Amino acid sequence: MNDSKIWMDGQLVDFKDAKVHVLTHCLHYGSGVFEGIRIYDTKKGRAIFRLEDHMVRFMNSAKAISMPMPYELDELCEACREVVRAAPPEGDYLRPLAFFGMNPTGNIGVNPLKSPVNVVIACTHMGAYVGKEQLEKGAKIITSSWEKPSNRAAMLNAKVCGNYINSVVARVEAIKRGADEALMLNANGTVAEGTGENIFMVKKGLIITPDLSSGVLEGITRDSVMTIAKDLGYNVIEKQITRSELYLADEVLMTGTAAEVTPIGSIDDVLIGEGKAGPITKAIQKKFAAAVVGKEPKYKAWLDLV
Ligand code: PPE
Repeated sequence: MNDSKIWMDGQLVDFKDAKVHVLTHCLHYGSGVFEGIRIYDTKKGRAIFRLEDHMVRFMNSAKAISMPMPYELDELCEACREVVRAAPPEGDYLRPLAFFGMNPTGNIGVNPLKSPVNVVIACTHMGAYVGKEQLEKGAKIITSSWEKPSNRAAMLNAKVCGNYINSVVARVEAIKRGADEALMLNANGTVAEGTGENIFMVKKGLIITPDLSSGVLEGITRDSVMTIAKDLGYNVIEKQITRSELYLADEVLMTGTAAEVTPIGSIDDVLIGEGKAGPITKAIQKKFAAAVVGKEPKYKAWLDLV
């Protein structure tokens, strides 16, 4: 993907020229916000999935950390389209990032307000995030020994760069323990989410996902999956979930832009259902896969043709 173009503060630049200074504020303090957005090939051409919803969340994330966003929503959406138009065919993922840059005086310090806000939009190849095999066989996850910061400690409904060190250490822990992904519990000990995904469980035909006060990102895929599940005739509820409720679920799945709809086969070596994608997960996966490539007229508003 190093032949792609990157949008940087209003202009498309070559991949190799998209650089920042080492005194960039965000590099030291995590003072940035980002998004991840999928690009899909449809019959009518390339489309960006729920572009406006992602860019609204991007602007809200900036607002949450008192970062002035130098561009309007429509400018940001158009910039994303521009990047996709210039992207090689394997480009399937957009990464908008807004960050406090370098204080022009060269001084450093926690206060970001003397630094400019820089905005970049890159296109990269994501492919299967948790693994291709896992999309069918189910992923192996472990409960992280790290807990998710509480709503008192972090803005969990905003995608803030600095928040992600929690995900980074938990993901490394999972990999070291031979798992694909980690499950994060919150400070109350109830289920929050994955390091980069929301989580759902199925029990007796009912679909349950942690409510927002459980300390989860308000995922756009979470919303798409809730919509699809309801349209398929299932009841979906948002409530607190305990770790052992998950162990005893009929099916567990994770959702995210990168992860799409990923079935969970085991948690802490406890087999979930039959240890592979269950029937409801498969039905949701199938509808979601059709929706993102424009094969479900009902969801065509989710696609932004470039
Ligand atoms: N929770 C977290 C913590 C999270 O990072 C994501 C997205 C989600 C839930 C799902 O949100 P949504 O994409 O709107 O459905 N994680 C992004 C970053 C992954 C990465 O490794 O980078 C993503 O999936 O794009």
